[in-house]
Amino acid sequence: MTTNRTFTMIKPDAVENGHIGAILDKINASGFKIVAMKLTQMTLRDAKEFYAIHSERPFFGELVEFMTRGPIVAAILEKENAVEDFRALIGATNPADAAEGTIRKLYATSLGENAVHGSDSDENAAIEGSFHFAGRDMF
Ligand code: FUP
Repeated sequence: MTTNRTFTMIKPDAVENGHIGAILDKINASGFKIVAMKLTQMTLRDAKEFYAIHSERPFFGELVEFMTRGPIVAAILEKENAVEDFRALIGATNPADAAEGTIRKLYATSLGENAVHGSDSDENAAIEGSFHFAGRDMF
């Protein structure tokens, strides 16, 4: 199932640092259309569910604490080959390894606080997008 849609979050660090506008500009300039978007804040329960796959990892506590400490921007993006192209646009998980010009290289501060999320498969885009936009039938 390919929908040409992916799911993103602008994370609390990037929101706190005033990068929402610059990141959305870059997303648009790279050919993605924003088809749904909201400013929201995840509860502890939300973050634990969203990142359940990492629940046994040593960084899980810090991850959920970070993701709940302030507002995020959640959005669904549309473009041909959206999942793969958006992962290329955001760069490696650790900004120290991210390519020049990528969103994480430009705006992330550390591995734990890496500015943006991008779904890693069409299947996860649908799961994650539906988590944040329940009932909207986006995928
Ligand atoms: P990504 O798919 O690039 O967002 O990265 P992962 O799904 O592997 O990790 C999800 C989030 O967990 C990352 F964005 C940051 C955090 N993380 C850490 O804090 N430490 C790690 O060693 C790996 C991930």
